[in-house]
Amino acid sequence: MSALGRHILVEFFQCDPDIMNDVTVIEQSMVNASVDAGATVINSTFHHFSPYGVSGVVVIQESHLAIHTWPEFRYAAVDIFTCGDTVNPWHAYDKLKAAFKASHGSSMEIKRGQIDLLERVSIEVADLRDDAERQIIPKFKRDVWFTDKDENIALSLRHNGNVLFREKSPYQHVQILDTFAFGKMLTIDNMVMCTERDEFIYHEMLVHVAAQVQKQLKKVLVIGGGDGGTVREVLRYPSVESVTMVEIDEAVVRASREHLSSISLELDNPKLNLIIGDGIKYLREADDESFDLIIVDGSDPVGPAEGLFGRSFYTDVYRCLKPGGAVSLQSEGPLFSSKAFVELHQMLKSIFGESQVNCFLAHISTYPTGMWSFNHATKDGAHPIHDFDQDQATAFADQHKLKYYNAGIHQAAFALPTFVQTMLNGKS
Ligand code: SPD
Repeated sequence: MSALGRHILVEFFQCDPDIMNDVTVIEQSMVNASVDAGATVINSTFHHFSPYGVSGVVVIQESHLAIHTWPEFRYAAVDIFTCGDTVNPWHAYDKLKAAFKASHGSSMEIKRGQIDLLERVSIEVADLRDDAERQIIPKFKRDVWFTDKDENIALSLRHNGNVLFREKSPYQHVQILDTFAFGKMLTIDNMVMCTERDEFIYHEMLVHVAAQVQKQLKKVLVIGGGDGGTVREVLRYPSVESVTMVEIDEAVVRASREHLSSISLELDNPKLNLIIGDGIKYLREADDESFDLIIVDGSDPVGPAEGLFGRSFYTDVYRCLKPGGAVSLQSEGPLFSSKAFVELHQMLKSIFGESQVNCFLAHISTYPTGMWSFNHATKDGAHPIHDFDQDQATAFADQHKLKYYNAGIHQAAFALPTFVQTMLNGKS
């Protein structure tokens, strides 16, 4: 042995850009490459960065493998550092080149700790460790994180590294991951849509604040909402005769049916007319005054959901509501997507009338910043606070064992922090 270790510095070119931005695929490939090289994996830590790129390290008993990717350049910089004769780092190189679909790689091998440059001192290793420590058998710990972020703010959740569902549909990248703290989670284009553990907050607030004050609730339209959580809440009302749900992406519905049964359980309800199609187009072509309640359960204002934040869409929403009808929508976080939050509220006021639009808030731990907003707007319908019936809401929440919504929350949700009032009205 002429050196303690072998260190290969690698550059992979013309890699698959989607893989270069996919923290789960990269983590799994790096772990597999380590095992193929003959190494014993101790742990792995991987993160996805804003706006693109993944960094991570696999610690092996025989040193480490590390990576940094630049998807926009289809490039990965990889370190493969191994010690001992039992591991062949070039096996890891071959495996990673194939996994990343690199057209070519360049590499340089350096000997680390050349023996003739070192001076050995005598250490009795046994003196440094106690017996218990010596018996520790390395156990592989995965430290893989999903991150929902913009350029400056991020929310990260640790998951087990196994992707339960992954599909690049014609519209977006749909995934189901299994998080340690929040159960299974649906993501779209790397943004959290819902998790098993806290989805009830979002869905109960999106639906019941509006539904509880709606005088007539027979015909409901849901735009988006492919996971089924909104429909589940709407169908708690016996007065509802039909729910039309227009979801653009059948992959979202399929992912939820396959993996999120507690959320998607009402997707086969006979009252539901599920249309896979463009909700914006659907509404443009829908009859005037055809719905009592329209619920907009879209993603964030990027990709296919961008139009759900536009004036022409809400002009159609207004037209398609019956007199006295209402719309309930998610409107982003005041401290996250602040511009979209403010513009949406002001635009709704310009369409529905100043006094007809009210913003309310809820705490949603898995959306960036945790503070999330909704808007309720009516076509000269019931006011969500003045016309609210506390007793009715209490009875309903008890009967359905709701977990977030109750009469107190309904009223309190409209009490906006001063800075939010200032954002929306320019005054406190
Ligand atoms: N930032 C997340 C906003 C997502 C809103 N829609 C979630 C869909 C759940 N039905």
